[in-house]
Amino acid sequence: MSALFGRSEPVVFAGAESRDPFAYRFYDPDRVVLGKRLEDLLRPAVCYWHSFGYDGLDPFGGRTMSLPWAGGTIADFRRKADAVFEFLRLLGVPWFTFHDRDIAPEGASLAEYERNVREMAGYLGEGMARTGKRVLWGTANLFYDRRFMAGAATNPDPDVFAYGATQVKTAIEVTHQLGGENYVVWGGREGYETLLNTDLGRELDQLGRFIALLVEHKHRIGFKGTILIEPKPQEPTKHQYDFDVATVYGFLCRYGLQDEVKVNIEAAHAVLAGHSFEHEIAMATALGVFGSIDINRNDDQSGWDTDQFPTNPAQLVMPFYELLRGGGFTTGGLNFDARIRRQSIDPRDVLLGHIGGLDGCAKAAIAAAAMIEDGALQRFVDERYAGWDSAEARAMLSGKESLEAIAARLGRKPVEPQPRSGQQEYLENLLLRYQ
Ligand code: XUL
Ligand code: CO
Repeated sequence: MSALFGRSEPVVFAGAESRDPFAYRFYDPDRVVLGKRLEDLLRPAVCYWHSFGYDGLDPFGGRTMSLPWAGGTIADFRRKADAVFEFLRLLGVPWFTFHDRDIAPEGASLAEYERNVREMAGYLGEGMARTGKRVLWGTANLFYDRRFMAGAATNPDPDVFAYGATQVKTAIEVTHQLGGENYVVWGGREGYETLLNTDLGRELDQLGRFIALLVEHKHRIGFKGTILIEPKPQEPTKHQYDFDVATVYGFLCRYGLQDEVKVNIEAAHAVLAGHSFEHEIAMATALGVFGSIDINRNDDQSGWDTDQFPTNPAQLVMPFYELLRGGGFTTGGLNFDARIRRQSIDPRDVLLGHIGGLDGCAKAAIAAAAMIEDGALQRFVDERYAGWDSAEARAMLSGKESLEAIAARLGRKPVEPQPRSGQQEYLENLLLRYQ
C-alpha cells in the first residue's frame, strides 16, 4: 500500500531550513496563528478528482501515468478509496472532497449508479471511522457525460433536468451520511455556446428552481452543512451563468436563495473572470456569502484555468489577508483543486504538489496574520473613512435624509472637500514588509 506514493513515512514539519523535499517547511499544523492551530485555520482538503483521477490525458494525447486503482469495478473504486486514505495519512491532511463519479462506478442505469454510490459511501464511511479523516464537501458530476452536453439544470430536455436532480439528490444524501460540512454545486455546463440556440431567461429560471430544490431537500434530510455555488465564467462553455461572485449573488437574490447558499471561490476561476482572487474573497465577505475556497493557480502567461499548485506566497498574501480579516472559515476550508503536470509521472509527484501547495498557503497565512496583528493597513483604511464616524455623516446613509436635505446641508455650511492621497505606493511598500 505505502508504495502507491513511493514512500511510507508521513510528511512532517521540519522548519524553514530543512532541505528534505518531503518535509513541510512552513506548514506546521500545530502552530498557533490568530489563536487557532494552523490546521484548524486552513482546514486543508485533498480533492478526489485531480489527485486520484488524473492520468495525464490532454486534448493532444493519451494518458502518461498509470493509476494502480484505475478501472471501472467496485473493487477498483475500493482500491482507489484505500489510496485516498493512505495519501491523507502520508500528507497528514484531515479532509477530502469528491464528486459522485469519483467514488463509484457509474453503472449501466440510474438505479445501478445509485446502488454503487451508496455502497461506496458505506465503504468510505468505514475508512473514515478507521482513520478519522473527514469530508469537507461532496458534489455531483453533472458535466462529464454526453447527456449533459447542453447543461443539466439548464438543459432544453426536461429528462436531463430530472436525471441531474436524481444525481444531486443521491450526492447530497451521501455527503450528509458521511458528515460532510458542505455541498458544492459547480455548474460546469450550465451556460451556453451560442445565443442562436439558447433561451437564456428560461435557462436561468430552470437553474433557480434546481438550486431551490436542492435547498428544500437539504432541509428535508436535516443536512446542516452549507450549500455552496462555485463561480466560473467560462470553460467548458463559452459563457457560464455562475460567472463570478457578484453574478452569483444577484442570481441568488433573484430566486430568494441569498440566505441559503454561499460561494466556493476558486483562485483560477477568479482570474478567468478578470478579477483578482482577493477581489472575489472580499466581495463574498462584503455580501455575506463567503463559504469556502478551491485553492490553485494559473500559469502566469496563459491566465487559463491550469489548476496548478499554489506555490507562490506573494500571490497569496492578499487573498489570505482578505480571508482572515473576514473571519476565516466556518464550515469551509482550503480544497486543493490542483493537479500535477502531465510529465510528472513519478508516484511521489502528487505528494510534492500538495507539500508545496500547503507550504505556500501556510507561508501566506502566517504573513497575512502578521498584517492583521500589526494592524497598520487596517488603521490606514479606518483613518481614510474616519469622516463617516460622525453622526452627521452617518445620517446621510440612514435612509431618513432626502437628496434635497443633503443638498441643503451644503447651503447651510459651505464645504470644499480637500482630496487626500490614496498612498498606494506607501501601502504597497508596507505590504513588502510581510511577504
Ligand atoms: C472545475 C472545478 C471543479 C469543481 C467541482 O473548474 O473547479 O472541479 O471544483 O466540480
Ligand atoms: Co473547483
